[in-house]
Amino acid sequence: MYGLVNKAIEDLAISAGGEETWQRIKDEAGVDVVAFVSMDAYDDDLTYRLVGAASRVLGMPAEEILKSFGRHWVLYTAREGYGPLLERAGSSLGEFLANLDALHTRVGLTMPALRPPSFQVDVVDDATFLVRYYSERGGLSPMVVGLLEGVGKRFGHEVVVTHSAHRSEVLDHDEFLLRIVGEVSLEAVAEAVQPA
Ligand code: 1DX
Repeated sequence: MYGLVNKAIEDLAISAGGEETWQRIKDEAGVDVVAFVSMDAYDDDLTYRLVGAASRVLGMPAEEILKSFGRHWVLYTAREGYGPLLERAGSSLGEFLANLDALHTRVGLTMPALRPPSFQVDVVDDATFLVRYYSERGGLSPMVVGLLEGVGKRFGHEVVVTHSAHRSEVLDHDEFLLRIVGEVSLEAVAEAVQPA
């Protein structure tokens, strides 16, 4: 995956435990990269190793790391220069979700090694979306829960995300139900959309 992903893991690890924790995670993962470059493509295996190592070093299940990563990604990319990209994708939750594939198409124009997932979104009722997630990668569904939570928060919604169907021999994708259960404070949204 592009280095931006590994840099987001680094940012999350440093906020959780500081620089020395991040160094321990890299050591544990057998990763000797001093500094990731956002626009360089790295082997997926490296990213999976970082998640596994973060799980052991922080004493958290890998699923929790992935979920935290997903929530963090939405904030991190907004802060790292991709705010306008995210803004172009929509000004409401439903619009943003419906435009995720177009967002990835746009990124892929300049980043040809991008292997983007695909998201198909259906409206179930006035507070619920059904999100179908297609990916070349495996094991990342907990990350998608966090991503959808992060997107909900970006638009001022408190959401509950459930993984309602799992990819299997007979299903070529995962499904998530995203339910809006409340609204988030203006301060929380400001932090998510245009952080310091
Ligand atoms: F719900 O693969 C909200 O490398 C969501 O299954 C989901 O293949 C927001 F630095 C710039 C760059 C670069 C911008 F220039 C990526 F290279 C992309 C910014 C998407 C914001 C996908 C990252 C593929 C790398 C993938 C989980 C899970 C998608 C990560 C989240 C908005 C992004 O992202 C899977 C790769 C961006 C960029 C967004 C992604 C690759 C997402 C979301 N994906 C690189």
